[in-house]
Amino acid sequence: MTDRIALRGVEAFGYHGVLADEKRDGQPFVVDVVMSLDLSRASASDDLDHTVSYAEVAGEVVARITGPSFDLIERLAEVVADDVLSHALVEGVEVTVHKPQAPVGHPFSDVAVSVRRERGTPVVLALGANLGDAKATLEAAVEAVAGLPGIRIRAVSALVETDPVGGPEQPAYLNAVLLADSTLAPAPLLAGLHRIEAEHGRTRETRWGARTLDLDLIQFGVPGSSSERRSDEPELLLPHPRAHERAFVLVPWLMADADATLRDGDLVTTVRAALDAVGGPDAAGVRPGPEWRPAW
Ligand code: PH2
Ligand code: MG
Ligand code: MG
Repeated sequence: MTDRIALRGVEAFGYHGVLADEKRDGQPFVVDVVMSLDLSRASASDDLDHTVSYAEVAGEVVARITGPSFDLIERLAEVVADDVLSHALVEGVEVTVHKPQAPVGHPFSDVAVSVRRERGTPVVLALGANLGDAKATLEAAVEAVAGLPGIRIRAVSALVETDPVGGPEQPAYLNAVLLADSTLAPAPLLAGLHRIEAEHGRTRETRWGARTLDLDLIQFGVPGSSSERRSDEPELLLPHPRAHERAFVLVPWLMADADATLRDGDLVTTVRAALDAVGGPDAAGVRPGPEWRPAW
């Protein structure tokens, strides 16, 4: 993306630094933010809603400079980059934090650190649980996914309660769908999901049997676009081979993203159409689940 918005020289007083004096007395910090995003829509429409308000970003930067103290300006740059990427239109950002009065002990004109961060690739995860306190497990799982380095959660659906599909006789499931952006490749992302499953007592025994926690990677990238990753490795099937026909995935997926698309073989279609083909939003065996407020 070649379009950019650059906001430079945002200055405020803060208390970041390793030394006790710095945390007590404070000093000025100056931040530059360069955002990469597609400006073609805003430049045609002349509508602020189609871009990112640089005034809003400046306010967020000042809040971080004047907010809780960090030891390192690297950390301050990271949290500013993270704030900027929470604007959905922003695809990448470079943040530079200057500390022109840092206690360097020698004459100098400026010290600055820069970090560059990319949004990453959109991914879809399906969550399921039907043993133990399923809701609490799923809430903990969302928090753990949010903690994976390289993962930024965009949306989490409501919970649905679902009749088990396949496998032996077993209790009803709670299911949800989580949308995220990943700078991790599919294999390390899947490894992270397996680690979280294991931390919640998951053992891999009966196929389609009851489980304390199931985290499935459903889709990696936008179907039909260059970001889409397809794989027929048995350990890493992408897209998930059965997701397009499972209401317990499609119903919460549509709740999280009304415009979502998926791949079914050679065909790219909408989640809405795939869900209509298996009975629509009121598909048999899927009901509203308990209220939840997952934190991330
Ligand atoms: N997961 C399975 C097998 N069957 N049924 C429901 N309702 N929900 C699930 O998450 C589920 C299932 C294998 O992962
Ligand atoms: Mg599964
Ligand atoms: Mg699984």
